[in-house]
Amino acid sequence: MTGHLTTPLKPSEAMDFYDIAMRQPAAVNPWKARLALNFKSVAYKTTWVPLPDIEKVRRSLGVPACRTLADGSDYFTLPILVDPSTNSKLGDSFDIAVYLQKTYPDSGAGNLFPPQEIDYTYDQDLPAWAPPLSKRKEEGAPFDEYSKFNMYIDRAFSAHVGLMGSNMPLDSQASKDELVRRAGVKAWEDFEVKGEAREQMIESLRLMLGDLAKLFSKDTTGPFVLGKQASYADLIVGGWLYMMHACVPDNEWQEFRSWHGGIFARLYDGLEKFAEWQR
Ligand SMILES: N[C@@H](CCC(=O)N[C@@H](CS)C(=O)NCC(=O)O)C(=O)O
Repeated sequence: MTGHLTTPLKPSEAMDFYDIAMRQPAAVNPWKARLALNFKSVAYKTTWVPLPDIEKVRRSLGVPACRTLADGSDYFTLPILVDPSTNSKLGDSFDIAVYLQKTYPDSGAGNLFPPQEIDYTYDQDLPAWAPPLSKRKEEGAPFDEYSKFNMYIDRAFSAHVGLMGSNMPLDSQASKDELVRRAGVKAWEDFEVKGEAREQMIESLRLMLGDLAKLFSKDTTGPFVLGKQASYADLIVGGWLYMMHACVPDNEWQEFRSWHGGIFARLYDGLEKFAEWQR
């Protein structure tokens, strides 16, 4: 019998990665996937999809929706990853990370999912208008611990997404119009959270990050949960930090970086080596 007895270290062809076209990359779940691709050091090329075209692109690739909108209808999202080396198509950031680890276990910076207990929960409710969060994936150990963490982190940051909405660097009026239509608001400016409501949300973000900082202070040898060793847990939080940087005014970003002894600034900076992107 011929064929591979061991898993190839690297894919034989470049993968195709689909992200939302903006003036700079700003969508959290594509960010998580990009950080994972770069962590794994695999070759890929990015297709930037205008937001109103996501449904068409996802359908044409034959990747079913993995999320629903608040009214229960399909919510067509990115990222998508196509790996021609194995003929695989993945339409969810968590699935992408698990796929990369299982298919290319020894590639790049090592194991994305080293077994660890991740001691963090966040239980506050989301606003009624928000699309329900993606469901937790059940994959078995060690992935479950990360999947649970992904869900709590999505919940914790989504509760503060009002700070990011109106500053999202969308590339066209058509993209803005699509989000306005979907949210049932009158104009793009309606997404802006300002004045006292903004102050309150910033304070709530500060408290949320203060609680999360405890997880990142367990091992003081490095910027990551496991000290010097980055894992997908860091990339999940990192995805949100990279989105936040792209979507809040710079003075606020500088303020957020300084909180809690600069612990999240160190995480953001520590992940920069995995944050490369190309037009
Ligand atoms: N569970 C999915 C969720 C993906 C998701 O929510 N993607 C958002 C961007 S972060 C999206 O594509 N939004 C497009 C839109 O709102 O039209 C994943 O983790 O990949």
